Amino acid sequence: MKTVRRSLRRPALALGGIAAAVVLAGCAKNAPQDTFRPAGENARKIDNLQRPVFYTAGIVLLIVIAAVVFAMIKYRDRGQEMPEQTHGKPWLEILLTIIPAVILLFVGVFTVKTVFALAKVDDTQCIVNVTGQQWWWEYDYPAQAGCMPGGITTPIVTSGELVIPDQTKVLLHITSRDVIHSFWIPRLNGKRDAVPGRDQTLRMEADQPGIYTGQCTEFCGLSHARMRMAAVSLNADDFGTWVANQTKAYAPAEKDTLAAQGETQFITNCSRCHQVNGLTTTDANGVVTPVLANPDQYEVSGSAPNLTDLMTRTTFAGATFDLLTPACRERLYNAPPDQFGKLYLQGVTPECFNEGELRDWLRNAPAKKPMYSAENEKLDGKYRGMPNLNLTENQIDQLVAYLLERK
Ligand code: HEC
Ligand SMILES: [Cu+2]
Repeated sequence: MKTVRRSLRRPALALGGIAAAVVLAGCAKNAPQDTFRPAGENARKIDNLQRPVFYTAGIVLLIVIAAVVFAMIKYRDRGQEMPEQTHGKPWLEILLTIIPAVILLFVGVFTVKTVFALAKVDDTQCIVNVTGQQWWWEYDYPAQAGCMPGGITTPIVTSGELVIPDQTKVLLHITSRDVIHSFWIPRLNGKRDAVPGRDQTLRMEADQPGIYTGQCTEFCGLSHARMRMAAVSLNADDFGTWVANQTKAYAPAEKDTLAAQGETQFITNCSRCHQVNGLTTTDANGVVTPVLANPDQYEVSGSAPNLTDLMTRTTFAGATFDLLTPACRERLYNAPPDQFGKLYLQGVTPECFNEGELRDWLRNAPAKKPMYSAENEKLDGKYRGMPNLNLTENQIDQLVAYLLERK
């Protein structure tokens, strides 16, 4: 009798464990990347498939567990005779083949239907190109008639946050500059791999304004875990304001300010990799020259984030670090849809500026986010990621003052 009880203890423990895990998973309140809470058409199509499959699988699991537990208890070893050994029970075997086959057939038919529905792109209303980088995402909006009334006339390049108009069928053209990444905003759609040399499409549509986070889901190197992303959905008016903001003329820093010194620092130390649209230098003869970044000369990847309007975003370096203080971030993420847009368009205000993280980044970026295995490793004279530039605290003060005005 004792041995029997001991042999039952293990399955009972396992069952208890599974039950506890299910209950605890249900308790997770703050789950911003919950695929069971779709916030757009495509995610809903996936949810409509995954729910019935999940519930069916759950019922099958319960039936199997019940059968196993029943058999374990009813036929447990009481020292009885070995029962008669039989072989084969055709009707049962056929039944147990047909039932799963029918279930799988249903799942298969609806899966294929959903896959085709998700691939639909012929009614696209807006196009954004998405490029995976080690370890951040670049978004560029080509000039186009779509996205908003009047279309986008000046191309926009941004990073970290994908801003889209709500209730609009947005088509992403996804590719990668280096290794394979995978783009995933769980509440808006499934995953799509970003593969160098390939153009993969993914449809995205958000029901209402808000911010939806995600993360790279294909192991892509050292800082894979620090390659996050966010999609920001704005109503038509706010999206128009965002576009106008991103394409407005450059506002030079006011003369003799800390920010003006920062502008000079930026031209000296940063502009070889980072573009700030509209930034120019004027020489002694009054000749104005645009400052153009040349990341392909300095970066193995050939690119670095465009910093034109850094403070219109809420995060940096692969959406990993916050430009907003925790309180302001909380307020933005929890804003009701009708107030979200106004709050997002404020960008990073001086009161909400999470200065410490950006300072740390400028002090020593690779210490904050590993980008190569050896300190300031160079390949063919080029860096991987952002190097430690050994700036002084004074230079950092100036740069931060300059960057804070970039919006
Ligand atoms: C050798 C090229 C290079 C130089 C020089 C450089 N950076 Fe970077 N920087 C990068 C790369 C690459 C990234 C992307 C790193 C990542 O997110 O993993 C980056 C990221 C950033 C980001 C985050 C941007 C975003 O949207 O995520 C900021 C801010 C930044 N750099 C500021 C500066 C400043 C200020 C300077 C000058 C003091 C500077 N960088 C100099 C290459 C460079
Ligand atoms: Cu990645």
